[in-house]
Amino acid sequence: MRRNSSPLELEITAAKIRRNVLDICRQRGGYAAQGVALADIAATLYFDELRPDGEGWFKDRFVLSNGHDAIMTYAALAETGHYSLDDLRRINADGSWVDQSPIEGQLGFEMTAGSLGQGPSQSAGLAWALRQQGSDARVYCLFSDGELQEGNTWEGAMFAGHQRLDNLCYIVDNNDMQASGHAADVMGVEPVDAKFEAFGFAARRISGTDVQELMDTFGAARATKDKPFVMICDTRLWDGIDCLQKALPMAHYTAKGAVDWDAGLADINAALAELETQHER
Ligand SMILES: Cc1ncc(C[n+]2csc(CCOP(=O)(O)OP(=O)(O)O)c2C)c(N)n1
Ligand SMILES: [Mg+2]
Repeated sequence: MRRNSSPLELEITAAKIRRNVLDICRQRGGYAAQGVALADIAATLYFDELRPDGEGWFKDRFVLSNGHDAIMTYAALAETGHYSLDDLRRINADGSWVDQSPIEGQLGFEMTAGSLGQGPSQSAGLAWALRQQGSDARVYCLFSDGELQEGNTWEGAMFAGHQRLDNLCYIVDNNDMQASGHAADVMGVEPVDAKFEAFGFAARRISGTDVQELMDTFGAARATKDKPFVMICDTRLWDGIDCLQKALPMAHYTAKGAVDWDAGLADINAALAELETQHER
């Protein structure tokens, strides 16, 4: 526990983030399945782990590498109050200031991230620079299993291990999916934990959808000295919304007409109502 959030409060926030993802993506499609699956990570990061800077933003840095998963960040920043849902509903529309894959300068994003594989090395450089400056800020970087197939990722990991960057925490969305099918079939990435350990990391495998486990793992990352840390999250697309998980298990991109958004929203609203009742007790 970093900011005195209870697991139940974070679960409620995660449910609201899922609701935002569907609300936003139903307008013209999007990377909804990833946004839903990453909601627990987003809730734990933004509402517990990242320390506020006292000026309306965060002292610790979150680097999103897989730009298409920006929907997770946008949906979370609607809950923190940094974005309005009205603006987010115009994501990717002509004239909108909200880009689907954000460029540096878009509120909430550290780097331009549509070309995959850039985040692990850029965040390692950022962590090194912060340490050089004597800052105690931590750096968190989310990237995907598809990005594990890119050389730059391992160059960053080698640098982070060599420099013993214990202010760096990689979060891998290890969902065994990429645009053209299962990662295991396209170009297998396992064993992800052993590979990072060989590069000098402390590694832990988790589901990525259990807030208590996420809080514990972020705590373990902070307690790890002299090594960078990687949490490998074995998520599945649509994790957290049962009816959509069954309907479309392999959706890298969800077209507007591909799923029943109302059914998904009903599912998430029911889960949210149950969590809020528990919270009132
Ligand atoms: C350097 C680069 N190569 C290819 C692409 C095209 N592309 C966009 S998303 C994607 C899938 C990558 O896999 P992953 O990020 O694991 O997808 P997800 O699990 O989110 O479905 C690809 C190949 C890209 N954006 N950048
Ligand atoms: Mg993937």
